[in-house]
Amino acid sequence: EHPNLKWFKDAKFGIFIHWGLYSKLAGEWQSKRYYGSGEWLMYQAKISAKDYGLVAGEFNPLKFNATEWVDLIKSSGARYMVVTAKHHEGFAMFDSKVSDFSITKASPYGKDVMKELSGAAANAKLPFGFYYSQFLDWHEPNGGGNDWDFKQSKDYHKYYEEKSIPQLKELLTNYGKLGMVWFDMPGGLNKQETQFLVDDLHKLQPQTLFSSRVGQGLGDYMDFGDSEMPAEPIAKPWEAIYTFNDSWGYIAHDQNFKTSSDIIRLIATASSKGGNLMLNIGPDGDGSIPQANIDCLKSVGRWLKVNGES
Ligand code: JFZ
Repeated sequence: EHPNLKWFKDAKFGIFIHWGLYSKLAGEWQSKRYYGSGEWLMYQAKISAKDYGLVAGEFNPLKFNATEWVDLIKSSGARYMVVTAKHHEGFAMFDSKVSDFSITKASPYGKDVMKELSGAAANAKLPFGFYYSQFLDWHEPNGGGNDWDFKQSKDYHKYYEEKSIPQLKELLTNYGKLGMVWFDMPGGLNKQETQFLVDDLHKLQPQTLFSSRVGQGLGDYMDFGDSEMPAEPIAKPWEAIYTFNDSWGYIAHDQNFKTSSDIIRLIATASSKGGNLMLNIGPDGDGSIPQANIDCLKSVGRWLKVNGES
């Protein structure tokens, strides 16, 4: 077992943040509304990489304030946070030397929001992690998943070597100490190659935990899928991930938010089974967190302050 698992096992409650170009699209493309997971809009509407790339030119989240986000997370009683550095859409929400499809090079906003968030979390002593889609990348001809633009056979190794691994190395090098890297949807690598990847990345930050979706059973902790809790207590450290409404990424027409008592019950259930609850927030394309989520998280925090363990 990883020596650094203790903080994770003790945490009980974390906040997940899905934020990217899909947040600006907000579940709608060409006047048609889509439901489900907002961050899958490009896939659902089969938007071409070229058209989707134009969204970056309009991404300008002027209301974003890293300290406010971190203060809110602290006040909710959560004890770690994980934010999407790059989702399946392929857009880097950080300053990347490896790809021009990034917030610093392709958007008018131009600032490295991951730098601001990691800095604010460090100031607040809040363990911080990145979500990174290491296999699915709909922007890249050799990335996994986009077969509506890129119909030729793919060289996944080329994608790993030229984008995925170099970007993971940037994230593990330029943003201070990371609590975890939340890998998602493995693919394209066998067990030996995955082991090599894990060892290679762990050299940069040996204490960083890797989620189970790094693949091939090589993660440091287990994560369960959307709205899933293990039926019985299990030995391995784990986390259950839940959406606030019915989507990870912001969808303007999905207001089906959980209440503070729903969330308190989920924290209690996860914790009674020995795991953590990581609850997701989907900020919008301006960088605002929905007010209903803010009110709810503050109320959860007040409850935990009285009834939670310290
Ligand atoms: C993945 C992503 O595709 C999705 O957009 C979101 O980021 C979510 C947190 O992770 O979706 C999954 C992947 C695997 C499972 C569930 C949702 N699973 O194994 O149950």
